[in-house]
Amino acid sequence: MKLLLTGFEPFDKEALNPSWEAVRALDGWRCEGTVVHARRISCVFGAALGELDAAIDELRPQLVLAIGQAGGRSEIMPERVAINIDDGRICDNAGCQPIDEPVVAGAPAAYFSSLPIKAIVRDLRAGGVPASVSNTAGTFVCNHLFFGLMHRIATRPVPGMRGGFIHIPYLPEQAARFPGLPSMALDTVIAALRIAVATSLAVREDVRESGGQLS
Ligand code: PCA
Repeated sequence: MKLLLTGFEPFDKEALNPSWEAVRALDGWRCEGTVVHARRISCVFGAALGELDAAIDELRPQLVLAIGQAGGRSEIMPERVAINIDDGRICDNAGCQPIDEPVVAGAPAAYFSSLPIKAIVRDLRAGGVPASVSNTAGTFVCNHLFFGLMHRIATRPVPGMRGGFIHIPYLPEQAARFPGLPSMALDTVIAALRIAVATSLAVREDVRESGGQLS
């Protein structure tokens, strides 16, 4: 069995992207008979989906976990929902800034993650890692990739394939340039992704636990 784990290249003038730094550390890791295959995805609208599609076609994975940087967040955050909107606050790495365009014209407004997001949060917290469910993946390339992944699963599935998206904080060396913003050490993020992978493989039916927000 194969698991596709994706991280992004750096964007927004950063020298690195913690998602790729953590994901690449897990390339080749074997978890309960499943082998992790790490891939780096461009931070470019459109191209990111082509790269994801090619990796899925090549590997035919049972599970796809896409990871991205969410600067300013303080926890590991499994995303609940991908929305069918591209609305760039900044340009992507190809200089494009779509505004209020659908990720896929004619596709549904949104898709839910097929990861056990509540169980992942429960197991991360039990493992000593701050984590919460997030109800928005934003409207930039991360949401774009997440939506493209869930649309692929809905329309052209690899049989039995599940997938979802997890946002992670800045690394300390990034946050040092933005006084006051939170960060998480790379070793902690890597440990968190190991937990998220193991839980995603083990839990088919998500747990019913409160994880919502008032606003
Ligand atoms: N984070 C961006 C895109 C790439 C990444 O790592 C986002 O949250 O959309």
